[in-house]
Amino acid sequence: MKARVHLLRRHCRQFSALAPVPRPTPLRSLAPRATTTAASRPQSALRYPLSQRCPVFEGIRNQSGVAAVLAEAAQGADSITNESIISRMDPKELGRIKNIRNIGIAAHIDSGKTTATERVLFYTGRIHSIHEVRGKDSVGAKMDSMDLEREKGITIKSAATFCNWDRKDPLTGEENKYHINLIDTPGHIDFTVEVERALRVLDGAVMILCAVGGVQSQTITVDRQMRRYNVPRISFINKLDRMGANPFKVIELMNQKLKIPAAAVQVPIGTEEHLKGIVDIVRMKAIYFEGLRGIQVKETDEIPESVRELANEKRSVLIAALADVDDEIAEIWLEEQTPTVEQLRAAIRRATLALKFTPVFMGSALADKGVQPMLDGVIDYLPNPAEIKNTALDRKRDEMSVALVPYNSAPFIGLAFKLEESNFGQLTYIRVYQGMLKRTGFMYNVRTGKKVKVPRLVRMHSNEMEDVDNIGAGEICAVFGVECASGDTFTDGQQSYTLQSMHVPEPVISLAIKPKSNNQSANFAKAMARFQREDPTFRVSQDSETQETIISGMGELHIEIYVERMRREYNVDCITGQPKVAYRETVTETVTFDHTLKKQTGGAGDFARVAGLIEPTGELGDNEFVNGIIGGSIDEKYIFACEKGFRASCDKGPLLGHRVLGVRMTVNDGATHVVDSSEMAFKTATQQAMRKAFKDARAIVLEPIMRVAVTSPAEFQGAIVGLMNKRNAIIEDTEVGVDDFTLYGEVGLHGMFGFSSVLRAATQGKGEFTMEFLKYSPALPQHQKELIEKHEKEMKEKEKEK
Ligand SMILES: Nc1nc2c(ncn2[C@@H]2O[C@H](COP(=O)(O)OP(=O)(O)OP(=O)(O)O)[C@@H](O)[C@H]2O)c(=O)[nH]1
Ligand SMILES: [Mg+2]
Repeated sequence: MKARVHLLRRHCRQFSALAPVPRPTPLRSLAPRATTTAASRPQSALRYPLSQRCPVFEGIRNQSGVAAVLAEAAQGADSITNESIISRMDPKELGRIKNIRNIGIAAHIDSGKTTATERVLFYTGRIHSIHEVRGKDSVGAKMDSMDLEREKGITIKSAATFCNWDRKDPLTGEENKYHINLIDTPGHIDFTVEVERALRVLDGAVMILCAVGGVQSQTITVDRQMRRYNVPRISFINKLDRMGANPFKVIELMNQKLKIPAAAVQVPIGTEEHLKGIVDIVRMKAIYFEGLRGIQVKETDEIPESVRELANEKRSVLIAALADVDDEIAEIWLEEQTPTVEQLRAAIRRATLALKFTPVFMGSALADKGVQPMLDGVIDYLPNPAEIKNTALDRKRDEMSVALVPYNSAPFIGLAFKLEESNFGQLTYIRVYQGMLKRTGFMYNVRTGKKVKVPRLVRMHSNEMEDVDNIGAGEICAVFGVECASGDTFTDGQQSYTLQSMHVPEPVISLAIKPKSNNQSANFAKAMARFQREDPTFRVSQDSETQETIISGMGELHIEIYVERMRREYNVDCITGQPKVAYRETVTETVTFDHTLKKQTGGAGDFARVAGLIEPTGELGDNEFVNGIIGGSIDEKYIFACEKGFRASCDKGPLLGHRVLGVRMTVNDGATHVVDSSEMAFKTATQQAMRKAFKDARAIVLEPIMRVAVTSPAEFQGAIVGLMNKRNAIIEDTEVGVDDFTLYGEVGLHGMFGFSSVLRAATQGKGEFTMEFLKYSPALPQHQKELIEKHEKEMKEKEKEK
């Protein structure tokens, strides 16, 4: 007890106030000047503390209403609290925004996100019948609208929808219509950018877990992504109807493996196929789902005898968990009192918004149980758009971080977070952070400086859309016919603010591709351009030597889907090469070079001498070129040519022709010939110098290391360990469940090509795996040797062909 009280005190000190939820942690901006991030700036971004001595603040004191709030917000991200913004909101606007929830559903693959969303749409009256993912009627769920999604039974693209949830608050009796904007995201790691961009713009999330699978590899990834964007979340343990379902084991795993404390707010009545309903342990009510598709929610005070003890026990666990993260409950708990239902509910909301806790709901989407209370949870415990602190960077003030004000009457600021090409032109999803967006109105693209008209404004309902005339602050919508890139900020043209874009993971595999027949080239080019614009993790490049088109993506499935879409949507059959690993090259030592290019072929010759050093930068990031010339031994204009040569060498590394990472070249001496020197000569000389010096500097090949999780029935444990050892995997953890076995490890990507069929064969089709990029590491010496030899052989053959 003593230790616990001590722990509690520590927590109390640490979390003494309800922290506003700062959004988002800026990562990378696509805006031209937004290279520094708020994250890298000291927390004292508030340049002028709100004291009377600050001249600007004096000005604010004399302003009133919206202008004063905006001026305060412009003082810095920390200069205004959400409470202060809300307290000065127009009551009508407050009434509107209080009832909005922007949420995302994210989880491990196949955990039931789309199935649960289908129920949400049904219970809110958006759809009138339920169709299952891979259902017998072959219709497919609403949110998986692409044919490929329906055939494969997986979500590939995230889909947005909106619905209204009529709710009578059981404690206050207040009735409200809540407007929920919802994005269903894919679980497969190859489409992870879809989760990134959804979480970038949403205010809250529902994390779904499988009652049997528990915390799976993608659960951990999603947990990381939610933390990256400071997204408060509730959790929903799905598939309680499955054999072996154990929600409390899942909660135990959540507490162990995820970096957020979790506790149940419900317990199930009955298990597996006998699942009958749930008990809400906050209000101590038994809830059953009756009528067609469980549409009628029946609530009673009669908690069945069989679960009464469990419900009491888990209520105590919930209170103890909250006492650890919430002051008010801590005090009540220390005084050995029991919090009231109101106190409990308020504490769950406070702790969830402060990212210190996730309440765990449960049920079975497929068996139509537990979805409505989960929706109530979205209302009760997830924030409205005004409760989240959203920030922008002010380009005019050295990219200082400023707060945004979700008032309709404030100047417009929105972020284009997703694009889709459609028959009607580009469809751009926009999150409105401040002000209003109006049909036929104008907005300015901060990146291009262009003024654009909004010809059509819609709300999305999966692949359907509803036209609207305007969209208020804090909402999500889509516009038609506006050319822009993903991550562009739009404003009213008067402000110098720009929004941070989302984190975009680097593609790790690539392959050569071409259309089977030449007359499909135009369509091929069109498809390539479209996919690249829509998906920042799908890249297209041209090999300068072979003239082949190379596509890169996040994994085999990612690439496979695009090849298939090319065939279906553009009528282009493609020939693809073997998938290749995106290796990288770097140096490990510092070496000096002194290289002279001298050619005399009659007439004017070529002359350039460059000297300096190359060295590792210490980080496997951008390459650097340093002009160290003092005294003019190389003319300024030729220095630029040297840099060009260096950059070209970095694009196609000397060892394998793959990109170079983390190398710095300093040119500090050289010589110029009055007649024979030229930019071309210096560029070539630098490339030659780089090629030689690179190898002398103990160059190495870097390989993408993947974080892999393999799951199968326990009987295949030995086979899986064998497969992973064969691939030189570092096995980090293994988990043996009642029936299942999971292995977590790190492994070089090259060993994982074709792994899905190997795994299938070794586990009678029952094994599954996921993998995601972790880091670049030196490839094993033998593997490096083989790669270099193969590359040299290929180069020689190409030489011969010439
Ligand atoms: N037994 C059981 N199966 C479920 C439940 N919910 C979903 N499923 C099944 O699980 C499979 C995957 O469901 P989806 O809704 O597509 O899962 P998802 O999370 O959207 O999958 P991705 O989007 O591909 O990551 C389908 O076959 C569903 O019928 C449930 O509550 N119980
Ligand atoms: Mg899905």
